[in-house]
Amino acid sequence: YRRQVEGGGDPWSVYSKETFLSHRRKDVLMMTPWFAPIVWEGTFNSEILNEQFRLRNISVGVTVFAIKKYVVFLQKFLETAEEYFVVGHKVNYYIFTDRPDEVPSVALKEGRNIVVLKVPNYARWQDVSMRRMEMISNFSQQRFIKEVHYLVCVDVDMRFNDQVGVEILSDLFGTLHPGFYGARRQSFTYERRSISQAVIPRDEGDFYYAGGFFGGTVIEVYKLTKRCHEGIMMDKDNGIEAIWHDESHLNKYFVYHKPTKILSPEYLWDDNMGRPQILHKRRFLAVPKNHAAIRN
Ligand code: 2GW
Ligand code: MN
Repeated sequence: YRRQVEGGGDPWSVYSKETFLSHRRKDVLMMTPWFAPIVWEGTFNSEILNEQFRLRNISVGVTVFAIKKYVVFLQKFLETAEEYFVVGHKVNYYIFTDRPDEVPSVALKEGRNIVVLKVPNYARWQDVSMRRMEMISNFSQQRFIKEVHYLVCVDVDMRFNDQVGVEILSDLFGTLHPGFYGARRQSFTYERRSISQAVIPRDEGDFYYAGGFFGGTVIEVYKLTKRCHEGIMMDKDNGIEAIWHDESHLNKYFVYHKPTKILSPEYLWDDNMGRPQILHKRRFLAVPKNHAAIRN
């Protein structure tokens, strides 16, 4: 083969063959049928990816909501993000909160900023969760589009526990829900009532995606959040609420707008699910919460 390469430059010469072949996993699905990579430890090379993204000088916005008592999660979230999240690149943390005074001050590395956005709270927790779609879409159009290339939208009741780098970035990405990555389509908890905008027919749907970690370019996240918000509002007018709220609408969107990259449950794990063999890293972990104390 090498002799067939003409015009100089052996395209393989910079990496040893061994390095190439090692970026493969045989125990997990590495690619979807629409050719989107599924990101597992062992399938990518951070050095190469970091160099590519550095050359493009990309910046990443993180949207995180800390409404009412959920401000208590910010400290750990931010401290661990500084240690593990897209290290070496520009990051803006967009903190949506009704309690700006209670946002902790956390020391940030160079090129990284905290932006506090004061937003209204909602009485019902379902609305707190679902209205994130509306607020992300509004701020994407008005502000984020001018400030960052990519958006990463996550839950706040989480901590980083290992590297979450530029390997996550793509036009549109979602994350496999830790409770359903090995499940069959029939057991996915999609919305099934046809009166809801989030309905997914029994014979459709590829994966069950988590509501707590999705993203993409600002324009793609704008389109996603706008569409989800519209579905949520139509449901409200029709007196229905999707079974898993924003997560149901997100799943509906991804059936008809396939993600260009999918993150494995390494990127959103909950230790209540145990520690399966295939999970080589637990990068982003649910923080156990006292539901009674924190949700009232
Ligand atoms: C949520 C539930 C009950 C009472 C309060 C709240 C609440 C949520 C709150 O008082 N303040 C607040 O800022 N939140 C935000 O909504 C916060 O960012 C939190 O991470 C997010 C989702 O709520 P959470 O994390 O308590 O719910 P989970 O972990 O069960 O979330 C999954 O399901 C949700 C829909 O039911 C969403 O899709 C979420 O993205 C999923 O991870
Ligand atoms: Mn959560």
